[in-house]
Amino acid sequence: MRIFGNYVDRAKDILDGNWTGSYTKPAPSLYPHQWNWDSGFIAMGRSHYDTRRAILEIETLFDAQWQNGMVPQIVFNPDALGGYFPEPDFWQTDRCSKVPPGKLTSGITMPPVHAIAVEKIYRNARRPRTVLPFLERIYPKLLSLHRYLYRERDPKNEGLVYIRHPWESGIDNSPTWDGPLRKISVDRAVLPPYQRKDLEHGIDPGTRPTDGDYDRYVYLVDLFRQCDYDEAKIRQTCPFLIQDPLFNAVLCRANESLAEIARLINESVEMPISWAKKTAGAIREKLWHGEHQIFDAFDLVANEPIEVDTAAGFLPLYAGAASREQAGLIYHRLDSTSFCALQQGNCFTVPNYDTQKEGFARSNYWRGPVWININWMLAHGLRRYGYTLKADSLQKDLLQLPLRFGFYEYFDSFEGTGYGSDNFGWTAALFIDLVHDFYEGKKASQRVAAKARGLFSLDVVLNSGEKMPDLVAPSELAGALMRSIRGLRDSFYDTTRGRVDYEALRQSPQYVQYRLLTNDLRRFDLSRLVGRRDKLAFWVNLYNTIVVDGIVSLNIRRSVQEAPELFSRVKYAIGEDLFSADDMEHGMLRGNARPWLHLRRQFGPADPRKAWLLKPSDPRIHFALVCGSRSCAPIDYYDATTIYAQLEEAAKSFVNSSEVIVLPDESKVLLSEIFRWYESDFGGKRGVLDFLCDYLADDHAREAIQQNAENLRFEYIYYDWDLNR
Ligand code: 2M8
Repeated sequence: MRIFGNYVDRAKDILDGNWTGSYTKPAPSLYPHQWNWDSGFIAMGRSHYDTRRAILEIETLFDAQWQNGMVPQIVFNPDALGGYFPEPDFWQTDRCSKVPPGKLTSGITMPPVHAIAVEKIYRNARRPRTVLPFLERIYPKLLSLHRYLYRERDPKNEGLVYIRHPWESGIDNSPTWDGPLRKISVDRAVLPPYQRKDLEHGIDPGTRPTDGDYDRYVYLVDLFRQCDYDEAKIRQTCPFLIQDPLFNAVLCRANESLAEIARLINESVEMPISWAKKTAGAIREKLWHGEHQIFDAFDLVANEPIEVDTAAGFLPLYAGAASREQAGLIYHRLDSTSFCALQQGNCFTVPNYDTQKEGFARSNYWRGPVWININWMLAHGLRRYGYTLKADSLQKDLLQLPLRFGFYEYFDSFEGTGYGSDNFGWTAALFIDLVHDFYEGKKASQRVAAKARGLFSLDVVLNSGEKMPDLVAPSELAGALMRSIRGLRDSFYDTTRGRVDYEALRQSPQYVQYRLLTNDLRRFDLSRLVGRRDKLAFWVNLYNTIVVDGIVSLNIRRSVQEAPELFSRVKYAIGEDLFSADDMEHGMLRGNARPWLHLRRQFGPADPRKAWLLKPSDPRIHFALVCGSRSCAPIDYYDATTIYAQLEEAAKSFVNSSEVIVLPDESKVLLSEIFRWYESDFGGKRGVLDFLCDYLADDHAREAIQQNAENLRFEYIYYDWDLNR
């Protein structure tokens, strides 16, 4: 079964449809030329399956790089002139000697995502070594672009570069620019005459910038023309000089990639690394707004911050430029009704502007809708700081918006409706990138599994250490063990990131103490466990800990995801019996069920361990057990007194992550394989649907299930993807 495969094919078709032979148009008719950062994002998507075109995309763009290093916002296709405004006749960049001969370009730039794309092209190539000559060709050009930005756009050498036109930000009519633009008084009698073309594509004018915006865009272009594109002159007269957090975050993140590229081709990494550090520091120091808990743009003309909260203010996370404290505050700001909170249910993440502000406009271009490229960068940023759940929810929308509403340019943050151009390039490309990233994760975990398989051929009993006097009275053992597990969790588990610090744990006195206590399990009588909540907590915690203990004891260096032998052969002796993680899960917690694809139940008919089964089983345990899949819930400690609420929370988080995507128009639900492996625990297919409806926060998705339960088909995400390369 090719889950997502069909959609990836559709996305590839879109990119092919927009392909011109040397670059990809951002959209079929609205944007007929080559756009700067669109090409970067598109190359990232293509890097997964068509290295040649990805390289050509970038090289075509850089063929039009100005001699001062600037990479233009638009490279015009001479065969496609007439459909867009402004075109070369308006830009008149031939007034400037730095334009490469024979090239038609605009006279401004855009956020420099290219080094990031180039690094991806190398990493995703089937044979990365063959890409090295491209890296050698492109590296000096990338370096020259970054050098241009720091030289020409950072007059005070602060580490922050300025943009001088809203189009340079990529987020053209963002409310952030309203204030500075309002200060430009435009005299239409003096303004060069012009005619907009963007409204000739059947697009609702209400979803595009206003004529007033365009007047100011044109005013600035005219000013640049009059300065013959001389940066020093522009700087003296331009009323719009702004240090934008998005632009600078992208530059900062691109410096990291630039350093990687330098390393790969044995060039010095010094320059890109020092740029990255300097820009990160400056973002942190100068652009942070403590009260709004977001990064602001800074207006160099007015010499003041622009206190307008848009998604651009979160993007320093993408570059790792925020301090940990700033990231924590940002996270709270981001996870609020202003920007569509986790499990809010009636919205898609992340609207580009604070939904609570008066000027928020759900369908208007950069004044409210959700944009896939912003989501994509932000999801990477959130992951970088360990905000996995929120990153997952962004990722879910990144997948489900195009799947449900089409590969549009931007999406309504409440209804999901697609606006602007359909068949939009970066929406398709970043969708492909995301699907491939999952697939890669899966492949990596399979490699670990294969390695782990070699490690285990016989049972490994972890608590067979020397017999010691009882550490605690037998009646206290379960409690002491649980407290010890909680101690490990507090010190070594990062529950937001779902990670365990195995190195620190291995060397800690807490771990030694835990191991000693597990030895006592050999004398433990399971009949001492009384009460369903105590049993649930005991087995869930012990399951999660035996996995950690197995990894540490066997010195497995990477996270052991999908290593079935770890789950079946690594055991604890409890009383007279041995228990593997599988025994705990399929035996004890699932009431002796049949593991997926197994013919028999976990315990045979005469197995003495059946005396202690927990029945009926609670399907929510599947979101609490760290089962070795990427899709598992982050590891946590479960307390007998609160375990029902904790399981409830775990289920809710899981169902509202990208593990469950409802596609009403296709009568389909895309689901984590967990729902296939354990379908019987949920009470069959109908039970799964009931379960989803109980937890889904998205009202539309829930209603779609309720209205069409009979006809809904399930497709399972992750393990059966067939995107062979
Ligand atoms: C939009 O901007 C262009 C000008 O550059 C336009 O409105 O005509 C923006 O969304 C920008 O970020 C994007 O690169 C471009 C092409 O997709 O369209």
